[in-house]
Amino acid sequence: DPIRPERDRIVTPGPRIFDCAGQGSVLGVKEFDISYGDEVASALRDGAPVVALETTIVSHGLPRPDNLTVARQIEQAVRDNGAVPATIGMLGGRIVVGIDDEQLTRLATSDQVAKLSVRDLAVAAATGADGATTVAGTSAIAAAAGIGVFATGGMGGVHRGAPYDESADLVTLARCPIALVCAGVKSILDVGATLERLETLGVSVAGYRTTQFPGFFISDSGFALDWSLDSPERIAAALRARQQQGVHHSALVIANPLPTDEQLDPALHDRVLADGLAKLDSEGITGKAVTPFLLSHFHSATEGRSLAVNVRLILRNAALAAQIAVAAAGR
Ligand code: PSU
Ligand code: MN
Repeated sequence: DPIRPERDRIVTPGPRIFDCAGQGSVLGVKEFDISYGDEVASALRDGAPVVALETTIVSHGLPRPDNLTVARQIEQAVRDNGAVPATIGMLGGRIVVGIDDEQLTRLATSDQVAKLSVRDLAVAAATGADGATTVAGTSAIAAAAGIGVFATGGMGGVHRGAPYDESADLVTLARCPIALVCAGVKSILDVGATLERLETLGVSVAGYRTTQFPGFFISDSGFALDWSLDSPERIAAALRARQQQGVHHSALVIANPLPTDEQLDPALHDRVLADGLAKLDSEGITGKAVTPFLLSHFHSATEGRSLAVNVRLILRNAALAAQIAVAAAGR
C-alpha cells in the first residue's frame, strides 16, 4: 500500500557535527518517511562519512544509456575517497536514502520517473510514484536523514529572461543545513542574479581553491566570490564553526571549478547556449522542462563534448564531497 509505506526509520546518533535530524524539524516538516539502504543505515549509526547524491541528474539530466553508467561511477568516486554514497530517490512512493543498484537501474531506465522538488514529495508519495529528486528535494531529505554533505553537478538558480523562473533549489538551500558541492550554477542560468539571491537568502558560498565562481561547463562564470577554502579540512572547520555559531540552518555551497584544460571551449559554449535559449523560446518550453531541455540541447549540439565535461565535473564534485565528509567525521 503506497499510502502507508512500511516504516523502517533508524535512530541516528547525536549530537554529530552535521546533526540536523536532531533539530526535530527541517523545512517545517517533522519527519520524512525514509527507508535506508543497509550500508547507509550502518554508516549513519557509526558516524562514518556519508555523501548524499541526487537522482535528477540520472533520470533527467544525462542521456541514456550513459546515465546509469555515470550514476554508478559517481557512487564509486565517493567510495574511492573513503565515504559511503547515499543516492536518494523515490521508489513506489517511498523515499529511499541509499538506493540499491536495482532501484538505480529503475530510475535510470523507466519512462515514468517524476522530477521531484520538495513540494512534490508528499503528493508523489501518496500516488505511489517513482521519482528522481532535485537538489532541493535531495537536500531536504538528506538534512532530515542527518547527512551533512551532498554532491551534484550544478545547482539550480534564477533562469534568464522573463517572465520568471527561479529554481526551488535556492529557497530550499536557505533552509537546509547541508554542504553542497557543485560546479557553481548551470551556465544556462542568470549567474549574477542567482548569486544575489543566494546572498539575500543567507546561503554561504565559497570557492574551492578559487575566488572565481565557476560556470558549470566553464571554469569561470566571470563572477567573483568573497571566500575561498583550500582544503577539505578547512571546509570541515567551516562546518564546525557554523555549528558552534548556530548559523548552520542554511546551506554552505562549495563551488568546485573544473581545471581550465578540462572545461568546454568557452566560445563553443556561448554559441550553443545562444542557440539553446532561442530554441527554448521558439518551442515554448517552460517550467521544470527547461533545465533538462537545455542540458540535452548542449549534449547533442556539442556532439557529446558537453556530456563528457558534465560527467567529469560531477565525478570531481563527488570525490571532493567524500573528502569533506571524511575530514568532518574526523577520520
Ligand atoms: N546538475 C547536473 N545536471 C542536472 C542537475 C544538476 O549536472 O540535471 C539538476 C539538479 O537536480 C537541479 C536541477 O536541482 O537540475 C535544477 O532543475 P530546475 O532548474 O528545474 O530547478
Ligand atoms: Mn523552474
